[in-house]
Amino acid sequence: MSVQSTTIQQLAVNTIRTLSMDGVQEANSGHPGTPMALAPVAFQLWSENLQYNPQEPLWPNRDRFVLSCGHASMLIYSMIHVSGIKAIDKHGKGTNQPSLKIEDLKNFRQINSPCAGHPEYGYAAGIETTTGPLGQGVGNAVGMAIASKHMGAKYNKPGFELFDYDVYALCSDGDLMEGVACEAASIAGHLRLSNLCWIYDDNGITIEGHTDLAFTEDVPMRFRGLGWHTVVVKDPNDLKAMQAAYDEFKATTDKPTLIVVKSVIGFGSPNKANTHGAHGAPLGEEEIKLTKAAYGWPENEKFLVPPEVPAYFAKTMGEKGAAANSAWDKKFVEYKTKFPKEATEIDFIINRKLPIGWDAGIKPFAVDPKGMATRVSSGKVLNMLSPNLPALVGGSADLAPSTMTLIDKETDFSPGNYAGRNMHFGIREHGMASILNGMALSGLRPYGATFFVFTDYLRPSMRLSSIMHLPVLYVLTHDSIGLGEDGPTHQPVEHLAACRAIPGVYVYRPGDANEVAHCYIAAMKMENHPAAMVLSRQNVPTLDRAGLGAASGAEKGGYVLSDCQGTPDVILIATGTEVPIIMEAAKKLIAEDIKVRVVSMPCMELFDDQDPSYRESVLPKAVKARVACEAGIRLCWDKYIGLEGHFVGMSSFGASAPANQLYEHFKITPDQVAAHAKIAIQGM
Ligand SMILES: Cc1ncc(C[n+]2csc(CCOP(=O)(O)OP(=O)(O)O)c2C)c(N)n1
Ligand SMILES: [Mg+2]
Repeated sequence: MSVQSTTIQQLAVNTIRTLSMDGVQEANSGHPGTPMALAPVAFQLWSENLQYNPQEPLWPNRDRFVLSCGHASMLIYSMIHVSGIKAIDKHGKGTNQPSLKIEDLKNFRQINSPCAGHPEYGYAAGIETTTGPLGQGVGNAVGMAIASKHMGAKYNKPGFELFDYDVYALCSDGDLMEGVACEAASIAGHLRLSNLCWIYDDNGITIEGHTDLAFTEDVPMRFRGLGWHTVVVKDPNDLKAMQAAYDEFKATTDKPTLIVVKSVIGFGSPNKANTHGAHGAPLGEEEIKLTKAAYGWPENEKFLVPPEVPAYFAKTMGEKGAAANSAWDKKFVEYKTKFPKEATEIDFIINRKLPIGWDAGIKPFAVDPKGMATRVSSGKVLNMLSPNLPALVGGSADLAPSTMTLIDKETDFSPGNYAGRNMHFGIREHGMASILNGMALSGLRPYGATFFVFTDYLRPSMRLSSIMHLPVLYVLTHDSIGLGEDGPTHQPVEHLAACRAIPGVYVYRPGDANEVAHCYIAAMKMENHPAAMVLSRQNVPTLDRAGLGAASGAEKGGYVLSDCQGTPDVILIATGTEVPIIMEAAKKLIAEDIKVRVVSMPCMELFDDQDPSYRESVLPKAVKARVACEAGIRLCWDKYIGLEGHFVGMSSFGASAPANQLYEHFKITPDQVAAHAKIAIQGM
């Protein structure tokens, strides 16, 4: 039996549909119904609208496509396959190998397959971001659109429109129910991101059943309220109507666009009312046969890709994308001769490398017994970094004056000034972090700031920063009971442990201004991991390093700050604002002829990366009497202090009072540390 399709378009759409059905069936898990319904939406977008060169998937000015409803992953895998996107080499250049072979699609959801259950960034060219946790992808898309506007405003010159790419995100009911999506949409509307298009699959159904169960709001009206343009497409199978909607997006130059698509999940399946099958389960062999028959498809063929389909994509998206890419390359060569300084900056950004001399502005802090809060030294370091690191762009969730994240010499990023580098995310921590991920995916080195306790509000995105190996910088101040009077709701207790628990997040808690500088250096050098820079509200002395370990030791995560002759009787370990406390405790112990080593441990993850001999030199196994001090919970510390170890810190929520009273109240004091040290020594 041959394929019966009236048009090449229909043939392509049905190819995408059947690949998705077959992939889910073969894996015996996944969601086939959504890709089946959205195939025409994706087909029309990719073949006619997405400016993308399948030969060079990382061309910097490509339009971005985000599948925010990551459960429909077979849709993007099918698209990548049929549109002929090539794999990239380790330099990010296109190769002659396909990004996804048909075998990869057959191995959907199997070990080592690039076709994971949900699209994973880095697994295959054409996947612009990791999605699956609903709402995140659309948030990332806002960050990508911001990056496009920023790069354009900063680097485009008359006749050289180097950056003007559009960002399309396909999303579902679940995406739009999530708070993070609304936060991101609100910022996007405020910022008038006309290069952003969300396509909402308004299929009226989620896992539990009809959206009437829990979601009856007027979505287009909400988006209009958020400052978006909205378009409704009654039937996505009407490709002309789809195209008209895309045209309307392109013609809208002052706001983002939401295209609402009224689709029918499991389109073509005889059993489309079957919510179970459409969502979390394969259709089953019988239903697949019937569906294929309804499409005019050979019933028994699996993973069939008629050669006309890739050929059609090559002619449409492929030819247009390649032409646009090569025109861009030529322009960029000319740009390099005319604007060499800007071109160099662009090169570093698009290759995601630190520019030469990026750290040249960082100057040491002078010794100061009164010292300053680490949030203050952090602000100074950010300002020292900014001039030599153009990719550094960020801001805070309405706490710039407290988190010290404003760059003095820079302007605000705003609808009239996309070249600005000071961003204002409003009180939208989760939206902010999802946006930071999108910015990082676009080559920027973004940072976002809030109070440390509110990492709870952005944690899902922080987790994705790490899964995607993105160098997002989180600036997190007011890091303990040391913030004082605001009380228990604002005092992080479990947050250090919670952030350290996310694999790949490097949690820095520097103990003085110079450690802050070195923690920033370490964090910026780390191009494949997010950093949580955890900073104090209260002052810490800027240490006189004479006779002490150099602050550059912070770049090894942990180092000996002060030492004794010979083998120590006890090792005291602390981070951040508790470093001065253990220093004080050490003095008391030394006065009693006890041999003390003081270790500052600003970043456990970095310390754990050091070779065993270095770690042994800091924390020798032979010395078992150890006390750790941190104004948070004990979790994470046992690996350094062992079963016999002592911990001075928190085991409950905090309280509202001035900081020094709280440290007394919760017994995080030099006396307490010294007392524990003596017990630890006696116990040996
Ligand atoms: C944050 C988050 N919560 C829950 C889920 C589990 N989940 C996957 S799909 C889905 C809902 C499916 O409904 P919808 O978003 O409308 O997509 P459709 O089935 O219509 O494609 C849910 C709850 C998830 N992926 N992410
Ligand atoms: Mg739905």
